[in-house]
Amino acid sequence: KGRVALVTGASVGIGAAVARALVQQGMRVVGCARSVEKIEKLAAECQSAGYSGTLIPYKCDLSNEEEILSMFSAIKTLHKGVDVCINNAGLAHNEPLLSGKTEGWRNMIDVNVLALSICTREAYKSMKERNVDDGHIININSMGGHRVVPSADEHFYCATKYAVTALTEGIRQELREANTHIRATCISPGIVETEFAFRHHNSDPEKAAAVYESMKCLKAEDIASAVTFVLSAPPHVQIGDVQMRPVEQVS
Ligand code: NJP
Repeated sequence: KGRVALVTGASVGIGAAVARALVQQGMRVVGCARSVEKIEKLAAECQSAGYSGTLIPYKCDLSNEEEILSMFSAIKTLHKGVDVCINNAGLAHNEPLLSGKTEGWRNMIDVNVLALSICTREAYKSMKERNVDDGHIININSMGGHRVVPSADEHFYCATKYAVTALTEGIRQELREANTHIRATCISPGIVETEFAFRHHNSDPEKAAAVYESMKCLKAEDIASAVTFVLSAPPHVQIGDVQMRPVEQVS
């Protein structure tokens, strides 16, 4: 309660659900994305619902380091700093390895891997300069960052999520070596019903729709519940990874 959380990719889907849940719990949440008007709408909804926290919309293209750094400096000026950093923004382009476009691969690296790393470094700096010892970095990963990659469309996306698995473990080790009690966790969902599949299969909307019609998928709120569970763990408990799939999902 009263703590400041940054949620990246808070305009829709999982990020919007996480931002809403944290505001409901009384946190001051800076929600960022490019479509800031969607976060403004969500902030108004949270206010009308009478939630005890606040949602502060911030427009940021996370593929641009300068914009990320400006965001952290605005958070420092307006809210002192970040106590919790939820690296949620992510995307998948339909670009196989043998025929895909470099631009799509680069965009996935920029947002899924680099933005997550830059936000983590800046959030840690902010926690350290204010002696925040109970901070938390939570990375929204994927089951694709753990298991055998099922289809060529997803190879590069999964590679970025394997990177998130490695980075989360690396962050945990570096935090320990820095002798802080700041924690690092990743949450790895299977299929979640958001706009994600529609963006991923943008060249083939029927394929996208079929993903969500094939089974009872996870909801964005299920992932938000995992985030609030992780944040509510006692300070000596380090949750490394929460893997969650729809019951009907096989791979
Ligand atoms: O995705 P979606 P989800 N700068 O597409 C933002 C992982 N995951 O909520 O900028 C700033 O509905 C975008 O905002 P906007 C997945 O890998 C999902 O499902 O306004 N923000 C939006 O808020 C990802 O890491 C599934 O377009 C940028 C958000 O990211 C996380 O869950 C399964 C941005 C994406 O919203 C959230 O995904 C799984 C940029 N350059 C893992 N680019 C699943 N849904 O099935 C994107 O295993 N965003």
